[in-house]
Amino acid sequence: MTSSLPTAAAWTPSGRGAVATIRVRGNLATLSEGIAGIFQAASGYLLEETLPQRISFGRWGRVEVGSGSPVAEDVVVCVTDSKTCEIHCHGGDAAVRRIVSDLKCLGCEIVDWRSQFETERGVWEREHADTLARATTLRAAGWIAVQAGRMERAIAELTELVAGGQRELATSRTHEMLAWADFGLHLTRPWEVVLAGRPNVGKSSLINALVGFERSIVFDEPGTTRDVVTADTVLDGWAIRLSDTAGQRGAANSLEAAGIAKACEAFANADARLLLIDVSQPPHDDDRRLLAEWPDAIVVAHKADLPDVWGESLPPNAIRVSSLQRTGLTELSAAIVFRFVPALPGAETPIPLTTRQQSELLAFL
Ligand SMILES: Nc1nc2c(ncn2[C@@H]2O[C@H](COP(=O)(O)OP(=O)(O)OP(=O)(O)O)[C@@H](O)[C@H]2O)c(=O)[nH]1
Ligand SMILES: [Mg+2]
Repeated sequence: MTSSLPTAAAWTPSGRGAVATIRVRGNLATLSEGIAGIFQAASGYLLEETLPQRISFGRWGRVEVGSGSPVAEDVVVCVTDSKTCEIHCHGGDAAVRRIVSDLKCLGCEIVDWRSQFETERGVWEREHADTLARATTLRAAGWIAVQAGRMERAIAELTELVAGGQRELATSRTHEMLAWADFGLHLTRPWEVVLAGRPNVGKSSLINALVGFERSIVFDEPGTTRDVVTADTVLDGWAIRLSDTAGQRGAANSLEAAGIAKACEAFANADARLLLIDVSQPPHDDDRRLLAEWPDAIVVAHKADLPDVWGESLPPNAIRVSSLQRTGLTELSAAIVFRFVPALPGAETPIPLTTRQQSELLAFL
């Protein structure tokens, strides 16, 4: 990076908001003449004449050579400190691209918002901004937003406790915070739920019912799904990635066996497992094997609209679901959410949001 050039970066995601912000950082004096040729404040003041933090409404643009027509954009410009200027424009990509390209012509180096941020802030602030930008849902973003500065303060407090000889107290506080490590990591990445079961039990039908569209092929023939098919959804405000897998059975040809191997791998690595059984078919050895192998799975007694031939053999905690009639889906969704978030952290609890923050905590154990 050429340090002497001011940098410009779009600070809002592409095409997602009504308003976009472009931030210029560096020696603004080198740009003032150029900007004066492009930005006309409604007040008539030049940018360097406006006070810090005072907003200037005006037009960003010039008369296009040849056409005689003005190509201008309503913008709000604000010099926030001696080295920073923010330009707020319409959120559309074209408006942003055009202003960024003008800034490039004026001598700015165009960078990604993260790299502009990274040169200015400490690791904690950087991490907070980065996790907030990667929040999977609005609910997750709410939890991240209130964490600003918390873990840094918590680490400083733990350090003081240890220095003051209160190691036991430091250890128990550390355990309290680490209890939320999984929750914290999943504010920026979805929880992985994998569906498995014998061929034809209705795994693809259930994934489609849960996401509300035909993501996976459903067919009345065992061995339809061969690969792992993923679909993202949100349950109760938490991001969930569902994976449909090939039906599992002992006897299979080599192509099907390859699909089953992938299914087993995905199932083993999942954050939670949905094990489907078809209540309209008598229990099969493959059902029994899967139930015994995965005692922590959420068992779905599927095709609950058909006569149940499992009777006493049905695991007592199985959730009865019919994807065809869309019954039991609410109970199943609640069970999935409960598996991941059985309780919420206290409002003031510092939550480790990254593996780096977890490592900082682990150093106190
Ligand atoms: N009665 C009833 N039939 C269902 C239900 N869910 C699925 N089916 C039927 O069961 C058959 C198999 O459904 P799929 O969703 O393809 O089953 P699968 O487990 O993905 O099958 P494979 O990919 O071959 O392992 C289809 O004919 C579906 O219409 C249900 O809730 N009730
Ligand atoms: Mg399938």
